[in-house]
Order: sequence, then C-alpha cells, then structure tokens
Amino acid sequence: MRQFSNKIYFIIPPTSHRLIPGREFILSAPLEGVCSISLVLGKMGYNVEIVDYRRCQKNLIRDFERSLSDACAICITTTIDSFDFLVNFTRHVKQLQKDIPIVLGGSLVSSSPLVVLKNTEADVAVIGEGESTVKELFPLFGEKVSHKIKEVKGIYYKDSSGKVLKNPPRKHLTNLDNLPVLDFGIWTINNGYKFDKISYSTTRGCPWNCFFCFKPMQGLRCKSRERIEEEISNAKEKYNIKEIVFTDSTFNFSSTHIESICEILQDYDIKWTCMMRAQNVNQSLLRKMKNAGCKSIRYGIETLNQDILTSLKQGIQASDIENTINMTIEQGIKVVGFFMIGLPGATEESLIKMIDFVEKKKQLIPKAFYFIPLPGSRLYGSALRNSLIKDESEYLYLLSQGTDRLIINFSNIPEHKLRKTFRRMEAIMKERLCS
Ligand code: B12
Ligand code: SF4
Repeated sequence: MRQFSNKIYFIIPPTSHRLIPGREFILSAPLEGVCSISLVLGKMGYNVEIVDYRRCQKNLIRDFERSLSDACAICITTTIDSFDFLVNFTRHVKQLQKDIPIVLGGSLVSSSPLVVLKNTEADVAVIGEGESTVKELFPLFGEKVSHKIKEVKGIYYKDSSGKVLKNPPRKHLTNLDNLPVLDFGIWTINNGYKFDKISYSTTRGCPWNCFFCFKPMQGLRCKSRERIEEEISNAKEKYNIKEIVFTDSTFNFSSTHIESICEILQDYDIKWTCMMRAQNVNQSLLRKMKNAGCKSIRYGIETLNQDILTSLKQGIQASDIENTINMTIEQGIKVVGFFMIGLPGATEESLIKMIDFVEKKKQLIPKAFYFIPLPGSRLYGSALRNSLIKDESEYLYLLSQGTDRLIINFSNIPEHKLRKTFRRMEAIMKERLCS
C-alpha cells in the first residue's frame, strides 16, 4: 500500500500539432480545462504540479522518474494525438510505481475511452466535463480502491482483474458559475512560465451537430456576464494579459452574448480572436467587435460547395459564407478561413473553385485541413462500420503522428491531387501571413 501524499502531477502530453505561423504561443499557453481541474483538486487539499511536455520530445520519461516517488496520483489530459505517448508513458510509470492511480481526461479519452484504457496502463478515464467527477473520484484513492468507484458517474475504470467497466454517464453542469473562478496561476508554479496571452472560453458545448465533429461537452451553457468579467479582469490584473484566444466552439451562437462580451472588453486593452460559424453575422455586430479589440475571426468554412455543405452542416449556405467573409474584411477584421480537403462528394472541379475563391479573396488567410474521422464523431462510427477503419488502436497510433496528413480519402479525387491542393493552400496562407 502506498504512503498517502497529497502530490498530483498533471501531465500535458507532447504534440505533433503545427499551428498557423505566428500562433505558436498556443502550444505553451495555459490549458483552461487543466487549470479548472487543478483548481478543484487544489481546493480539495491536493498539491498539483503541471508537467507540460507539449513542446518537448526527448528524454521525457527519464526526467519524470525522479518526481514519481512523492506522488499520490498522476493526471493526464489527452488530445487527439496523445495515444502513442499514453501507451508508453503509462507503462513506464506503472513499471516504476505499480500502485499509483493514473487518471485520464480530455478529448481523446472522452471520445475513445475503451480503446485508450485497454491499450494503456491508465486506471480511470473521466469522460467530458471533469470537475464534479474528480471531487467524487479522488477521495477514493486514499483508501484501497474501493467498491465506491462503481458509484462515480462519468467514468470508465479498470477493476482489479484489469477489465474495463463503464459507469453511467454524468449530466453536464447546468450552471457554469458554480465552477471555481478560473485562474491560470497553476501554470506559473514550478516551471516559472510567464504568459501574456490566454485561451479562454465563455461557454461550454455547442448547439449544432455536425456529422464530422466530436463534442466532448454536451448542451450549450454560458458563463454569466459577471463571471466572464471577473475572470477576464483577474487575468488582466494578475498576468497583464494582452491577448485572448476565445476557444468557444461557436462564439456567435447569440449576438447578445457577443455584445455583452464586447461591452466587457471595451474597458480593457486586450486584443482578441474567436471562432464563429459563417452565418448570423452583420455589419453592426462586427463593428462592435472591432471596436472592442477583435483582431481576427476564424470561420469554419470547410467547403463552398452547397451540396457538400448541406450534407455536412445544418443550415449553412455558401452565399452566407461569402457575405460573412466580405463583411468581416470590410470592418478591418482579419479573416482566417478553415477549409477541408478530401470531403466526401468533393470533385476536382470543386477543388479548383476553392483555390480560385481563395486566390481572389486576397485578405482571406486560408487554413487547410485534411478531412479525417475524429474519434467519437458520427463520421468515425460510419468509417468503422464500413471497414475504412479496421483497427481502432492502429488508427489512434496514426493520429499520434499528426493530423495534417491524408489518412483516409473519402473523395473520388486521386490522393496526389488532394495533396497538391493542400500544399497550394498552405503556400497561400504563408504568403499572406508574411505580407
Ligand atoms: C482550444 C482547442 C484547441 C487548441 C488547444 C490549445 C489551447 N490552448 O486550448 C488548438 C488550437 C491547439 C487545437 C488544435 C486541435 N484541435 Co482542438 N479544440 C479546442 C477546443 C475548441 C476547446 C478546448 C477547450 O479549451 N475547452 C474548454 C475546457 C474547459 O475543456 P477541456 O479542455 O475539454 O477540459 C475539460 C474536460 O475535457 C476534462 N479534462 C480535460 N483534461 C483532463 C484531465 C483529467 C485528469 C481530468 C480528470 C479531466 C480532464 O475536464 C475539463 C474541465 O471540465 C475543443 C472543442 C471543445 N469545445 O472542447 C477542440 C477539440 C478538442 N479539438 C479537436 C481537434 C480535432 C483539433 C485538431 C486536430 C484540429 C486540426 N485539424 O488541426 C488540433 C489537434 C491539436 C492537438 N494536438 O490536440 C477536437 C478533438 C476531437 C477528439 N476526438 O479528440 C475537438 C473536440 C473539436 C472538434 N470537435 O473538432 N484545439
Ligand atoms: S463543427 Fe463546430 S458547429 Fe459543428 S458541431 Fe462541432 S463545434 Fe458545433
């Protein structure tokens, strides 16, 4: 039986993700979800230390060995490219400390809990929103892992024989103001890291239901205006932040919401960016956003082909996209457009049209992604059923090597042509970022 200590190491896996040039800070900025869980654990009396491997690749595990002996648990947040790391890291940890609980959370394990738990040495997978779950789960680690674990909703876990069991799901939080007031301070402890840009969300969930998307959080909930103001003002006062990347899945689910954020931000010298659906936008709203410090908007365009749009998304028209881009440019806000390469139904002609569109819209910064089935999405389920994905763990290994590669070709276009289009879009993006 381990000696009980209150030390938890919170691990951020390395990533192969490449960001838009100029946005690299995102890979060292504090992670909101990790800060929130750490705050809850901190309030429970745990001493949490962040071990951030995002930008580091080598000798990771050897360095960490020294720290293991004083830990009562290891937390790991997971993202789409974490699988390879999770397999190796958890095996190594268990070789050194067999009885240390390893708890996973975040998007990858929320989308593929069974595959991840079966293929790694982790003990528990926390699905979706984690704050309420950890409050019930962590007190159980002091005792022998007890029968009470059966009662913790929202987890998958291994029993003493290693079998993976699933508990009933946990309802999402209804009032986000019941969470501890967000503080990014945990990031500065121990690694002395200084930041002046944060990623931050004012909502959780998304009201839409796109076929290719996996949503780790259900429902759409919004923090109160007072809470948002308090969190932004704290971040300004404590860390003198100069920029916020709003990470809400769809910032423009309501214009009233954006307007109240603009009112808050008017009082601060903060530049900001956000991600929106290319609809329900008008000049007056964009003007308010610009005046409140909005410097760029990322729009999920995916494609300009109306038939494909209809099959992918709910209620978005190609004409909405073009109007939205034009209005945003007119207001002097930078537009980053996300496009998908290799969509089902895409033709060589639609690719040519896309490149033409992007070439003509000189102020648009295009970011291309290959269309890949995201674990947990309906598209992924369909790819499994149609044997386009044959082995899920193999697939997660592939994703670990990076998501900016063509993994499955859903179109009838030859792969080399898709790659050529991708490279052309990347070249246009780089040209425009440098000009
Ligand atoms: C912000 C964001 C990013 C940022 C992340 C950096 C940053 N500074 O935040 C950047 C731009 C780098 C990014 C990149 C990508 N992203 Co992204 N991203 C998001 C986004 C919009 C918000 C994440 C967030 O901050 N949420 C708010 C916080 C509070 O929630 P959270 O992080 O999930 O944490 C909570 C729980 O997950 C849990 N939890 C998290 N960790 C842990 C750990 C433990 C131990 C416990 C107990 C609980 C726990 O508790 C937290 C609090 O409730 C999500 C969508 C979404 N709304 O979740 C997509 C999302 C995570 N991204 C996704 C994807 C696909 C990508 C890209 C592949 C896109 C691309 N093609 O390039 C890359 C991959 C990068 C990588 N290596 O992971 C998918 C993942 C799908 C999947 N099955 O895993 C999501 C779900 C969006 C989507 N549906 O497409 N992304
Ligand atoms: S792709 Fe965007 S709009 Fe569609 S369901 Fe996912 S988060 Fe919502």
